[in-house]
Amino acid sequence: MEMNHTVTVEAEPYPFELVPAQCALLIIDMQRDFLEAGGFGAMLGNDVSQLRRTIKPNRKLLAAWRTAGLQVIHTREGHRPDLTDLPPAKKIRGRSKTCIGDVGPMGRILVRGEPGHDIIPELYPLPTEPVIDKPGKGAFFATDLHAILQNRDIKQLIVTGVTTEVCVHTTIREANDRGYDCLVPEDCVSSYFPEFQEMGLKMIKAQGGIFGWVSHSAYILAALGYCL
Ligand code: C5J
Repeated sequence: MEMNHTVTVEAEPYPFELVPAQCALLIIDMQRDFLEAGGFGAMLGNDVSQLRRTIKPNRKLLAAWRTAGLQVIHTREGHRPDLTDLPPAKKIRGRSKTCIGDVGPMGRILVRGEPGHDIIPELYPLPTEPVIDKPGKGAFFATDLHAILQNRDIKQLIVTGVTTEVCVHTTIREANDRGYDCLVPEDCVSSYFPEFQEMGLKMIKAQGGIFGWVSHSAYILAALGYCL
């Protein structure tokens, strides 16, 4: 396997030069509370089918990354059970009757250790894959993600998961400012709001790829196929 060789992935605004050995698959917040019918997202009136369409392509990409022995990292948004890392502003935002830390349909909402906080079974992490528990929207804020990536000599990220305009976008912006090249397969990210999905992807690749590149999982798999 030639994982140190560069392969070209069809992408916008121009082709992405992928070096698999230096590229982690970063899967953002594929948690039950965001994606399952009985979860917090659905309780708020969101259409979870918008997010669930990403499960199949994410599974394929994850399987390929695992088969190739490449780095996979998962994230989960959530807080300590005592809520000491939950900013009061985040707690009360939305003026919802049920908010973060309260009991929701799948346990306490966005609290670590609760059923709804965990990753969906379809994409469940292997024991060898780091899981970043993040209190914010971005995966770099108040976590050891940057240190893990540096220690593994990772310079590129394929960022997937939910939701496009919130945690995926925030993470890509944080990564970009830290010098990582981010590639986003459009079929592996999603928003509850189709218009945010469309604009979120446009914003990444605008102005010569101001935050990164947008591609499709089929193009990434095809490029990886050359290395396997
Ligand atoms: C949100 C996320 N949307 N993972 N979280 O609150 O994007």
